[in-house]
Amino acid sequence: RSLGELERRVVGCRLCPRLVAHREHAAAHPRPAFAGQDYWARPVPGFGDPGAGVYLLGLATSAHGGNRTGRAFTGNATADWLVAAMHRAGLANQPTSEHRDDGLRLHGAWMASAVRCAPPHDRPTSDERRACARYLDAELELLTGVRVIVCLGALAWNAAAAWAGLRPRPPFGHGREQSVSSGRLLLGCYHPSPQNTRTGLLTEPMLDDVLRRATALAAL
Ligand code: DU
Ligand code: SF4
Repeated sequence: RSLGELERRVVGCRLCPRLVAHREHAAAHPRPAFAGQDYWARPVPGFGDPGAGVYLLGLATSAHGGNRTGRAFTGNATADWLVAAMHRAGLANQPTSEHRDDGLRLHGAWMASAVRCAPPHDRPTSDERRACARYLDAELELLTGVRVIVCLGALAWNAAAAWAGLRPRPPFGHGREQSVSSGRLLLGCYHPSPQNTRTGLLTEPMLDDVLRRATALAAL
């Protein structure tokens, strides 16, 4: 098994009928700014450095971000915020993530969503979360260098806690650290979505601190 094979398996996945329909529905109803663009409209695989020590985990693909561009955290405001911070932290070669051929390369980092298709209202069902967990599992098995999983938001945290088999599930918190039996560590971070960044729940210094902590822990 290789990351390339896993990527092909993910991209061809049709396990969740509701999400297969939604990813295509979003493509058929582009945002005005994206009218005329060909949407990816398939599952979005993880992206980054195969030698990554830091894994950034989001909840689900965004209908007009990753579902449009075909790359994780690419083509929306969340991606702009996250990748700018990754660039400041030395984890990305450029501060923007706009389309899949924009030259972005990650160094020491990997990014993906727990649910790889875009769900309606960004809310996957528990069946959909369970179905897609197989790909997080497989990816974390192949990415043997990953030491720290930065969980962007409570639902990504819950997905990572389920992957780690943590019971009872530890509560999510920004900056919270939870070691798991494989010697890896979960690190909680508010999701860098516009609703969190515009309200100041998550500031640039807070995100910078999390990424600095993650890179320091990954180097241990
Ligand atoms: O062709 P390649 O160098 O293996 O890169 C495949 C893919 O992964 C490309 O879109 C860049 C990205 N990538 C990266 O971001 N960081 C790395 O260290 C290696 C590859
Ligand atoms: Fe497959 Fe995951 Fe998409 Fe469901 S969400 S169809 S499991 S890739």
